[in-house]
Amino acid sequence: MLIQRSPNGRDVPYPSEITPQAVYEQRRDFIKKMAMGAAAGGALWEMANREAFAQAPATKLAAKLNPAYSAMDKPTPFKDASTYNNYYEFGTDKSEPAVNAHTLKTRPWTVSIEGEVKKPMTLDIDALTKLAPLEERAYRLRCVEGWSMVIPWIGYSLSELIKKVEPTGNAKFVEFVTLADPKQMPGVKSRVLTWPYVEGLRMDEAMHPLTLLTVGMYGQVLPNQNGAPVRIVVPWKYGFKSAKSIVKIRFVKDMPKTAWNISAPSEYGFYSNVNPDVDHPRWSQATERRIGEDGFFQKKRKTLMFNGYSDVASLYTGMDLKKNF
Ligand SMILES: Nc1nc2c(c(=O)[nH]1)N[C@H]1C(S)=C(S)[C@@H](COP(=O)(O)O)O[C@H]1N2
Ligand SMILES: [Mo]
Repeated sequence: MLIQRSPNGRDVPYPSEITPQAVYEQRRDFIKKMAMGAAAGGALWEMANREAFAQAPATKLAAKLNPAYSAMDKPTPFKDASTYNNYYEFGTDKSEPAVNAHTLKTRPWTVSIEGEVKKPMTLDIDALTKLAPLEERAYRLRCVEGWSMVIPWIGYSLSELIKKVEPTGNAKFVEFVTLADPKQMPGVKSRVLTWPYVEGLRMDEAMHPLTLLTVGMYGQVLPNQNGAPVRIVVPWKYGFKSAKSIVKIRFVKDMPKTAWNISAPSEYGFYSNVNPDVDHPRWSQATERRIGEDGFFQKKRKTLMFNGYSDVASLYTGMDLKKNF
């Protein structure tokens, strides 16, 4: 039998690179194995990935593993996921948020849900956390800069919250407004971006069950540098769509003006779906480096359409994704 060398330079391909049928079978296997883990609140899965969870801080957050929504890739070590960050409110260097974000005060914290909804509400972070059962979901997150991680997030589908506020027929988009407080965030004095950092999704994207309202990771509450106390995670889009430290969720008629789109419209579109076929104007998006696993000189991985979350393709039928980048 011919053994094909995979693009990552190993004989054994990464799960993300094997054929759909094989993926399916492996996933079925994985789901069987993980059913037990799910019953035990993901404890077995965490045990199997003990190394990745090492050094997580002590504020535990219980959640049930959702194996159907969890990537099979090895989780990125907590240490990397919590020290290599993009959070410009705390500095533009990857190492700065972990050093600076201790000044962020995450309690008390309220999130106001407003705009085109029948039942606007302002929720305290603890009430928001308890609004729906918490799930643990290991998602791939790929930054537009060309690196990726696999992070076991904790949260629930944003759709759970959306259903509670009952959007009106005018609600076409959801806007996420994040905190911009110069007293807590040294970076907002800089003019790299417009503040507050705003992101948005089309209503159907926001309603997709993969879109996760996120309050924790690695079995713990979110570290400040990862967007405490609440952020969004949209796994099939570039990382910048996943806004951190949200204070307002607004339902609106028109496509929101988002921070990166304002700063460089030719480089960052509204959709920003992970797409290996659409290059960033200044670099290719065909490959990525997995943080904490691949050495700097290791061959890169191939980037997958929608970051491998092919289920979402139906959201974009009939759309030219080269134009709507
Ligand atoms: N408020 C806010 N949210 C943000 C950012 C930011 O600078 N400010 N950076 C984004 C980018 S570019 C990425 S890649 C992810 C990184 O998330 P992580 O540090 O938890 O991996 O957060 C996104 N959310
Ligand atoms: Mo990013």
